[in-house]
Formats: sequence, structure tokens, C-alpha cells
Amino acid sequence: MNSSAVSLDLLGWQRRNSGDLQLPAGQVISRVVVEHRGAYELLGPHGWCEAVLDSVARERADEPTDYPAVGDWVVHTVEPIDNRRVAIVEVLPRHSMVTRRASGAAPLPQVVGANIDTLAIVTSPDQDLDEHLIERYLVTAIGGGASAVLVINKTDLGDGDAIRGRLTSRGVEQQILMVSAKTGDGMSALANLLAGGATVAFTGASGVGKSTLVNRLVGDSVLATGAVDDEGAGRHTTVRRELLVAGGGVLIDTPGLRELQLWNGKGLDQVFSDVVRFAVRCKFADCSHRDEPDCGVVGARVRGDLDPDRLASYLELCHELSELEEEIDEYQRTRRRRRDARRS
Ligand SMILES: Nc1nc2c(ncn2[C@@H]2O[C@H](COP(=O)(O)OP(=O)(O)O)[C@@H](O)[C@H]2O)c(=O)[nH]1
Ligand SMILES: [Mg+2]
Repeated sequence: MNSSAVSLDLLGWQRRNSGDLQLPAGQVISRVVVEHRGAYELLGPHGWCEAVLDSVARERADEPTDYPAVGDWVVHTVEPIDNRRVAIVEVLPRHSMVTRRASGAAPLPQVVGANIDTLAIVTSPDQDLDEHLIERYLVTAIGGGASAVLVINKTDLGDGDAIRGRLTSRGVEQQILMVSAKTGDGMSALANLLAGGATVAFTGASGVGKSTLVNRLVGDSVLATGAVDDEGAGRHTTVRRELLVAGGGVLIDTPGLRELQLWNGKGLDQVFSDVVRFAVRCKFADCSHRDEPDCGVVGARVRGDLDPDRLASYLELCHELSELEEEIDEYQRTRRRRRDARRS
């Protein structure tokens, strides 16, 4: 064991809600805190360690989503297998998996974070508000089984109310928090998201203040609760950039993304529940809300009940998802053909 040992509960284990596991001797559970290409950094009751996926687990992994990701709970060997790194033998089932389309030509998923309870989508008044990007983030979070909140940071610098007004009048229904990482205004509502060992991941454009918010939450919680617990170990261990333990929960700071391509559309109906409500009135059940007669959605737009830009955003995402489905079909057909050719 090394000095950075952190209990599973401090890492948010109780949120899994799935009972105890019987592990063979020599194996333990940790959480993935950093992901490198093909290697991982783990943190748990046995301390910090570097890890690789065991060859059997690698053999079993068919899909990119079968590999460990930041936030995962993994079973691994206590002893290193190559003098340095331990072997991950199993990725435990996830209660959420926030996934986007990986960059590159092939239609493949990339797990942004596993077992995230809340995705905090951060904006700030000193940057242009990109509603389309926010809606993409919302669909991504909710489609992955996480909840989402919008955080308007830097309210000391500019008019946060104006941003909130734009989002709500557009039809965005998710909770909006107004904060200033600089002055501390509104930070307690943000800190509340961490209650009960919750994992909160911060996302949003570069420069909106994600890292400052995370640092402030870590700093405040250290001040509020004392940096040292009864056993003398740091309770609020700062562990690299990606995953930090603080304030009774777990924070994940992500690098800013300027674009985000969807991997699944499961969250679409919930994020665009306004559009879905109008769609009930469409004449055709498979209406595309573009040029069909008696379309409830276009009707709402014409009456001024539905923001045209919001509708455009919805239609763009629908289009992207149907193209993605075709690409996936084609990709899988090609893969099957290649496999069959190898076998014959
Ligand atoms: N005035 C003000 N500046 C802030 C606030 N939060 C962050 N900043 C500044 O914004 C800049 C970008 O912050 P950073 O946390 O690196 O953004 P990130 O790229 O989203 O992680 C830094 O210069 C911060 O000091 C805030 O609430 N108010
Ligand atoms: Mg940052």
C-alpha cells in the first residue's frame, strides 16, 4: 500500500448500490482516475498505481466501450505484472456511460467518462453562447444515463441572467446554476451536487473556468472539513488533473471540447421534450418535421411557440444520428465481410 490510499467510499463506491463483491485472493478494486493510450492510473484502498488491461480481458473486449475509462471501477491484481504496472482483470458494470463519437473516419464510440452522476456543462458570459453545442452536451449526458446541469460561471464578469434567459426562453428545461468561481457566489449549490459520494464531471469550452471551479470546490471543501482525517491521511487527495476526491464526492475535470459528435440519441426526446410534445399533433407518425402537411412541430414554429433555432438544432441532431446509423451499418458489414474472407 502507498501513501495515497483512498477508501472506496470516498471514491463514490456507495453510489453503485450493487452489493459486495467476492474477489479472489490477490485482487482488489480501484477506480480509474486517468486514462492514457492503453494504460491507466488507478486509485483505491491500495493506493495509487499504474495499470494495463490483462491479456484475457483484452481478448474479451470487442468494442471500444469494453475498455476501461475514467470513472470506471475495475478489479485488478495487487502485484505488478511487469515490475511496475498491475493488471486490470475486469471492468465492473457501469451505472452510466457518457459517450461521444470518436474523432476519425470510422464510426466508433469513445467513453468520455464512466459512472458519472451529473455532467456540469459550463458556460461563461465572456464567451459566445453556443446553444447548439449545449444541446449536444445535454443529449450526450442524458443519453448516457447521467443527469445534466448548466453552470453559468463568471457571473462577476458579465450578465449571467441574460444567458439564463436565452436558454430558458429557448426551451432548455435543465437546472441552471449561476456561479462565480472567483467570488464564490452560488458555489454552495454546485457543491451540493457532490453530496452522497456523487461523481460530477465538468465540461464545456476551453476558458469558461472548469478547472477554476474544480479547484475552488476542492479548496473550499478542504477548508471546510480539514485536510487531514483521523488516520492522518489527506481526505481530499488531489489526484492528477482528471479525477479528484473532494467535498464528499468526486470531481472530473475534462479538457474543453470545441465540438462534440453524438454517439447515441437516447437523450434526444428528453432534452427536446418541447418538440416531442408538438410532434404528437403531426398527421404522420413518422413525420420528419421538414415539409410534411399538418406537421405539429412546424405549426408551433410558425405560431411562434417553438424557437426556430431550437428546431434547427433538433433536426440537425436527428439527421446526424440517422447518418451515423447508416455509417455503423456499413462499417459492420465491411467488418463481417473481412472476417468471413479471412476464415474462408
Ligand atoms: N472573473 C472571473 N474569472 C474566472 C472565473 N472562473 C475562472 N476565471 C478565469 O478564467 C480563465 C480560464 O479558467 P480555467 O479554469 O482555466 O478554464 P477552463 O479552460 O474551462 O478549465 C482563468 O484566467 C481564470 O482565472 C470567475 O468566476 N470569474
Ligand atoms: Mg481546464
